[in-house]
Amino acid sequence: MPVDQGHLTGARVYEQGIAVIGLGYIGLPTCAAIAAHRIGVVGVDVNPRTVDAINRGEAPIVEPDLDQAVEGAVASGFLRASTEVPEADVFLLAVPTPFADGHKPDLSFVEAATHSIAPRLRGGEVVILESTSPPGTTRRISEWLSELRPDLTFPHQSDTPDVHLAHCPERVLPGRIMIEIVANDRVVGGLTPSCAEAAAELYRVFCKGEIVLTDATTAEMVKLTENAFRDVNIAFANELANVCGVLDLNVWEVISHANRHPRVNILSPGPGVGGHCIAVDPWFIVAAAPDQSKLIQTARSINDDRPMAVVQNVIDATSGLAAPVVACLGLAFKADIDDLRESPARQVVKSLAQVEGLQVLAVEPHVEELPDDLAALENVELSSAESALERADVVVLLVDHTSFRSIPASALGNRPVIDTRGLWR
Ligand code: SAJ
Repeated sequence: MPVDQGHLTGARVYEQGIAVIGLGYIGLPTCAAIAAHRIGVVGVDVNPRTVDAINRGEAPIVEPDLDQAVEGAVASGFLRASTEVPEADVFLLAVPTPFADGHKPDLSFVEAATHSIAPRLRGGEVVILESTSPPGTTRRISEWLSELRPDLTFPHQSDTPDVHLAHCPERVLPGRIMIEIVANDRVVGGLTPSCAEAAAELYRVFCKGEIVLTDATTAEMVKLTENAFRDVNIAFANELANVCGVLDLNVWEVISHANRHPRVNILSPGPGVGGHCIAVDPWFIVAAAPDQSKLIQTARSINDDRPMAVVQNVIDATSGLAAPVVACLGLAFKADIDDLRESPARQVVKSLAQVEGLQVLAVEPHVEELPDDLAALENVELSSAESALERADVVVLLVDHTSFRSIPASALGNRPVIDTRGLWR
């Protein structure tokens, strides 16, 4: 791998370069951020289409400024992608950590990634887990590696191991990844203090934020805490929306006035919590300490109940209409992105389509076609905002995309409007 020795004067020289395992929303931007500092990076993914696209200089996912960063990194020769794990100085794992049945953490991708790097270790490497993980995962990787490579020592066995291991949780916000990957502070938790220090060296190359060192389990818990905090805060906002509904008050006005207090900062109610992180990670805390995490569990169920509450509001608003037409504005899991996975808006549309005689006009300016599960439904149609607003009996705003902000009140008319995001409050 190419290395710009001069640039790294005074810092560790990564002669073998960096291998990033998993080229999704975290792995690929991280590759580009490191390669921009003229350190050789090989991005590894099991999907050959992802690998081919990156080697053509294209980003296979949509994220502001990522395309350009990948194109530049590949053209400069500092980034290439492969389905094979190379030898490297640092192995950075950025694979998914979903939950399995019963909301139990599924570590199968982390385990597979660990197996894939084990044969490449020679001693002297740093292995960094970036995937959001339940407490104890970094230590488990160390144990797995020692089973796979009994010829080497790992940090759960020795304070001076052959291979260093640390957790540095990703904390970038989709939509702002290329900014936050550089600007955010990072928490680096080592299985030993020297593991933390060895991993921190890499982040000092491309992060402008502060690098805070701790132990691995604390770092794991820090990340889960961040996302559980956001989930609980959103659940509080959603509970206020439920309360204000009963009291016939405008929840947006209540929250906005309350937030003028210098120590109050309530997030926004909505149709539910989507994405791959906030609705998942709190369960890792619950799995680790179920009896001590009642608030976190309650928050999860308040947020999970939201999509069906929206569906009920629509059913109420269409009662009396023989063949109601409902415009659903937005399918993405949040504003101004094209990611429809784990989206409460999509869940609302799917459930509405089960209602006898109801026709859904789905408006999503960020996609060209409906996802397969919605396309298979006869009474769901992808529509432009103009056409949906012309034809609908009821309008439901599900995602606060910027383009919906400019829809004038006159276009909404006198029909029922269910604004789940408070965009037109
Ligand atoms: N949402 C609300 N009300 C709000 C804010 C969000 O209903 O006031 C909803 C969104 O519409 C969306 C869901 O919550 O459906 C999650 O969106 P988000 O913007 O809160 O978070 P993510 O999942 O895009 O990214 C989060 C971030 N975590 C925190 O802000 C603590 C990000 O920094 C993490 O890196 C990311 O999870 C992750 O990968 O863990």
